[in-house]
Amino acid sequence: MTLELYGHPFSSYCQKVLIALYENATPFEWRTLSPEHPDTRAQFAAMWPLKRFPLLKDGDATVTESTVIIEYLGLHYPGPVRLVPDDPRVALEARHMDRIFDNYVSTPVQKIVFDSMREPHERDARGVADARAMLDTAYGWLERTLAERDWAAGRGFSLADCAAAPALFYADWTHRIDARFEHLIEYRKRLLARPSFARAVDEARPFRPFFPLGAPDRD
Ligand SMILES: N[C@@H](CCC(=O)N[C@@H](CS)C(=O)NCC(=O)O)C(=O)O
Repeated sequence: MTLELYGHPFSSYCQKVLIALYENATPFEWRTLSPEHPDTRAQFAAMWPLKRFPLLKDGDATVTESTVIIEYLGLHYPGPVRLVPDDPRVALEARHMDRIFDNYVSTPVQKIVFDSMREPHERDARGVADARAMLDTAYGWLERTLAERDWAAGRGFSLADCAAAPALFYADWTHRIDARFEHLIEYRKRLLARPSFARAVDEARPFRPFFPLGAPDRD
């Protein structure tokens, strides 16, 4: 049975799952959600009315939410890289850091990016200011937390790093990580050098002109 991934290569939450797939060389087929594939979009909407991607289809099973997809892959398609660590204490920290990157980095980034796509009279200046403040606070906390860690949950690459890589990649484009956050910047570089994420970044390169805030000429 071939795994099918509904989503788009430029999507941060899809990249989070791609990293997990690439880490363990798990075979899958893309079901790309784009205007050129209206049938795929219709199938996706029928399976998942909330229409947030990625969605993983495994035979009759549909799995949504990037974190749950990665946990699902670990259970049903385990490989040499255990993204949810076997030690439950380390696994708890991996899940904790995964939540931090989704809720306090990716969510404010989405707020800023989506707001920029609105008509000027529909924009939410206060919400965007709050999102930028949240990113500053998150960067400060991460700077201290990552000072003594190679990877987000400690020594091994985990679910938390799958979340961190695209979150910090787009966060820096959206609300630049200040040079004083040295450990965070070094961590982002480590993530970019990881072959699984480097591959996802390369595959998404053709779509950079579509980044609503304008993609910077780096990374
Ligand atoms: N909590 C979800 C978030 C998924 C999400 O927000 N995906 C974005 C793409 S990166 C999306 O579906 N955007 C479409 C939209 O907002 O209409 C997850 O972890 O999978």
